[in-house]
Amino acid sequence: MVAQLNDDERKAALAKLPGWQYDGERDAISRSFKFSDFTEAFAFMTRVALHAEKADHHPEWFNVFNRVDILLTTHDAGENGGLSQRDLDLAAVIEACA
Ligand code: HBI
Repeated sequence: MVAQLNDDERKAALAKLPGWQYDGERDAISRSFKFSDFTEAFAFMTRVALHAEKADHHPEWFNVFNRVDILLTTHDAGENGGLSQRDLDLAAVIEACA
C-alpha cells in the first residue's frame, strides 16, 4: 500500500503545481494541455509515457487532436486509490515534458 497524502500535504503540493486542479471525487489531480497540433501532442505523450513506464506509475489520459487531458491518482493508495507522492513526482515530470 502506498501512503495517501493528507489535506495539508495535498494543499502544499498543489500550491507548487500551478494549472493543476484537485478532483475531490477521485482524490486525484488533473490538468489539460494544448499543443499546436496532433504531432506535438503525441510527442509529449510519448515523452511522458517513457518516464511513466520507467517509474512504474502511469497517467490516466485522454487525447483528441492537439489536446491532452491528464488525471493522476495512485491505485495502490488508501482504500480506493488516492493521491500520493508518486502523482506529484509524475506531475513534475509532465511539466518538464510539456
Ligand atoms: N499507475 N497511476 C498508477 N497507480 C498505481 O497504483 C500504479 C500505476 N502503475 C503501475 C502500478 N501501480 C503497479 O505497481 C502495479 O499495480 C501493476
